[in-house]
Amino acid sequence: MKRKPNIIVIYADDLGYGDLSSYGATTIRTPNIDRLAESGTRFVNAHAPSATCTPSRYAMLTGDYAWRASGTQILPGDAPALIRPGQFTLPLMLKNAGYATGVVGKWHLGLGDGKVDWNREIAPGPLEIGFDYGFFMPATLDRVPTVLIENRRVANLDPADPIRVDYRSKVGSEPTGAEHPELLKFGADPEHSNTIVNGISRIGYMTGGKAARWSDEGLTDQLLSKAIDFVTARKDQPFFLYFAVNEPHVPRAPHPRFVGSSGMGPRGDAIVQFDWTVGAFMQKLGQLGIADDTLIILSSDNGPILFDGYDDQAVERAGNHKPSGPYRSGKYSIYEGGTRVPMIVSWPGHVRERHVSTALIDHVDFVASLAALVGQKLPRDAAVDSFDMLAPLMGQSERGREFVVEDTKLMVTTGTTVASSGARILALRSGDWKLIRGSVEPHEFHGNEIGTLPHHQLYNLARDPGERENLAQKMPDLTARLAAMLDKLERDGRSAP
Ligand code: NG6
Ligand code: CA
Repeated sequence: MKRKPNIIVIYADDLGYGDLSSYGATTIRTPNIDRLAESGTRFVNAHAPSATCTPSRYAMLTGDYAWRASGTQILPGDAPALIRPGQFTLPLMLKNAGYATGVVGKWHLGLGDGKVDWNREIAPGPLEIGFDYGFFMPATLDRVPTVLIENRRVANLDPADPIRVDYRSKVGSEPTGAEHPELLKFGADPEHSNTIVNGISRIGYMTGGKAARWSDEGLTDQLLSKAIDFVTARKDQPFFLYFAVNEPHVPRAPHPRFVGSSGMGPRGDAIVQFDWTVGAFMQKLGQLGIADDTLIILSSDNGPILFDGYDDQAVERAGNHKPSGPYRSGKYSIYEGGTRVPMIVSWPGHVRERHVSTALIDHVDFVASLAALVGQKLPRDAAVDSFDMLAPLMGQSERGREFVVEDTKLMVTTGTTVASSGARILALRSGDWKLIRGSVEPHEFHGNEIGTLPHHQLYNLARDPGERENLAQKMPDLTARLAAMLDKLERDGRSAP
């Protein structure tokens, strides 16, 4: 190896196993991502660490499963920083290895120490945990404040129009979706019916910061241009870019040039927009002459969902499209659809080309695997669930993990807010087997089954990938053995060697 490769993680938001044509989608076409898959290795056994955003990203960036820490649920837009300064992280490790590090896109890991004042320096945030540069949204597309932060400041903020945010009660005088549904581009459920920004009602209330608010239709182009600026400025040194795109998370409001492109309504159009973005970004890497020196990992933070609060026709227009592919359920679920996600890795001349890998890998492994790649040692007490999966990640070995812990948390409604503050549900995949730990009666959220039952469930994923035949009663010994193994992994406080 001449020099350390650039590393880019392109992390989609709620993209399902079945949402790409390289993974079997026939209604949606994703030619640019398919080309990336052809140029590298496509994984069929890759897992996001959790079935929702915040815990998956927490685990990916720290190497610790989120369920080991408290507070690792879907965060409101004004939550304090979850990963604390001093904590070991992927960007910090790469920085120690001489990398320039940046994040562009969705953050959703909290900011500040308590009540953030959006009109001042905002810290701690990405810059305090290992990123040299950040251009990011605080939380999600559907949560206030709908502004972008560059490093520690809200970008384009007019000091004469200060921002205020509240998640409990209305601030300012701007209309809400609940009061004025006639002002909306599309209808929304009560949780998504607070302050209207750009014709879309959000979760939470905000006022001020008018000049700083993003336009949903232009946001992806804006993030792409910041990602391009970042790699262009750092093309002569190794860099790490965490490019956290929003597609196809709600609200889905793609740029007009993609409207109608999928025939499936806004959700499909958002996936086409994502595919285009990947293509444009790859083309830029080629123009900069760094494509051959760049390792790209493309994946998703959790499984898919059709209806997630907005009336955008995702359900009605899905047709035969199966966003989770052959897997059961999707986002929020402990079934495979919750965390089994597409993952593509490419690095010309290094990652095996045109390969489909069956190796079992979890995003929590990025830390240890990339540390091995760049020659960094991990502190003994850090990245406690991260396995060195460098060889399988490079498509050079099918020997992945022997087991993976899957995770979700139940959604709970209190008053008008919905949060994943309920019980934590864990499952263990080991070889062909999957044990879902017994917890509570069946639940569902927005049409996705969560997968809970009071008793343990056991599935054979080789014979029954759709998790239809619960074998727990037929095979009590294996069920008990796997349940004990899961208990021990939890108790030990560490699962990596
Ligand atoms: C939920 C939101 C959902 C989405 C999700 C986070 C409600 C009813 N639903 O609480 O719309 O924002 O949080 O998604 O409030 S994630 O991909 O960031 O985990
Ligand atoms: Ca997500």
